[in-house]
Amino acid sequence: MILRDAVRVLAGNWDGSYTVPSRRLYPHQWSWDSAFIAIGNARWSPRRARTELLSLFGAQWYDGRVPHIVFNPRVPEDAYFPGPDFWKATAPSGLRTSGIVQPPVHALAVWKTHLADPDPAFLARLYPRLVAQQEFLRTQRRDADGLISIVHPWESGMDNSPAWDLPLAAVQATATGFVRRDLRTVSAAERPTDRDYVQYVEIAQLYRESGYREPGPYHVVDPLFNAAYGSAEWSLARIAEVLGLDPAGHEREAAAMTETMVRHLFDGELFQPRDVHSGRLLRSASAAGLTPLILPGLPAEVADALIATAIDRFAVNDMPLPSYAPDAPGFDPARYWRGPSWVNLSWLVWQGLGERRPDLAKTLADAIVRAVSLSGLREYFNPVTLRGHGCRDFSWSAALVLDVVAEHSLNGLKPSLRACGQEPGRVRTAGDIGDHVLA
Ligand code: 9WN
Repeated sequence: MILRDAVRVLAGNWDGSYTVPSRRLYPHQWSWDSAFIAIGNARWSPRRARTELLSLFGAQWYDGRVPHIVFNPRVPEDAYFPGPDFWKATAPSGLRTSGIVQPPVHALAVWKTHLADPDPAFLARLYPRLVAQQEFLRTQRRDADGLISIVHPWESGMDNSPAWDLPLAAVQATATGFVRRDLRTVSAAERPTDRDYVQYVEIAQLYRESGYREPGPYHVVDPLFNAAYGSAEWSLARIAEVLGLDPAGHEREAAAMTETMVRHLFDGELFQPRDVHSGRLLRSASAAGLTPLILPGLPAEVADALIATAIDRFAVNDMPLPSYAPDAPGFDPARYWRGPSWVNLSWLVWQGLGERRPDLAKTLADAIVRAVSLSGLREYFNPVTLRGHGCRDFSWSAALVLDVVAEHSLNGLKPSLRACGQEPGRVRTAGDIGDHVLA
């Protein structure tokens, strides 16, 4: 049932060349959402996965940045705030976009789409664009230590994380004259506060006024963003090999980022964000600190420490991964990124556990499936009660559940998949998955 529901959501949120995260709350194309959605779509419609990614990169800027929102010109301005009139940015393609970015998980999505349905021509089209995306980050966002910084909480993808409370405390918030649209769809108790919004708007305005060039009062290094960057280099190396190109440069860059992150951000338990202004680590308990597990070259002792933290502080043996450690001050199991479980974060950690701890990866996959089976394809979940929160029919929840289930079915239920004529590595239709994995 859950798998049919997942395909229903993805089909219902499809806009012809990409998928909206949610019809009402997020009615445009979002950058990292599209990457996660492609990973799930690759399991039942690789064509859609390729189209989704090509469409996103169609809005790439000349400087290589991939904007965090690509606006649908047919959707009215007041459907989402801040909309195109706020950002005042247009991509070379003529599409209106935001001017900030999100974690670069796209190379991983391109590689996974190719693995599901090999297509070197698709890789050849996107490889130079993915390289340009990394180049933008390297040239415009790299600090003296070699870490990539972000200039807005929205760039972290985990906008309202308690990890950002300290850097945001320093932001003078005076922005006025805007109307939030999110509260028409979702209860205020589940979204960022009005004060958070004033700060988000203020920081975005300052960045816009600098021509989307100069970092403003919020300037941090985020472990998830850097892990995504490093993992992208690893994916680019694999893509380069298929295209007959030399992967060595990408491999070196992935290794260098891994080493730099361990040296500067790892506190022995968790990777921490760092404030660029003060140079200090922002000691927090965000699950973003576990995501460097996706780096294939992470030293074994560091991976072991992260796994111990995932078990002890994030209780991954007992509940779906919370976005913030339940034992930490600031944890709130129902408010946005301040504690609830999100499928994309769980998916990243699940990926990272895959080869290192297949047993724990399976436990995490089971927990994700349990949450969506009980509460539907919601935006996020209370990790303790599994109650669903935020919007309904949320695309990446649907997509990543398909991926997780397909992966475990291929490992655990190969005979039944063979019985319906499928090749391992590729699940052809949603019906096939639904019939054989979750009746
Ligand atoms: C701002 C679309 C996006 C996700 C983010 C999530 C939320 C937007 C918002 O929704 O952010 O980008 O309006 O709150 O935090 O991760 O990409 O699903």
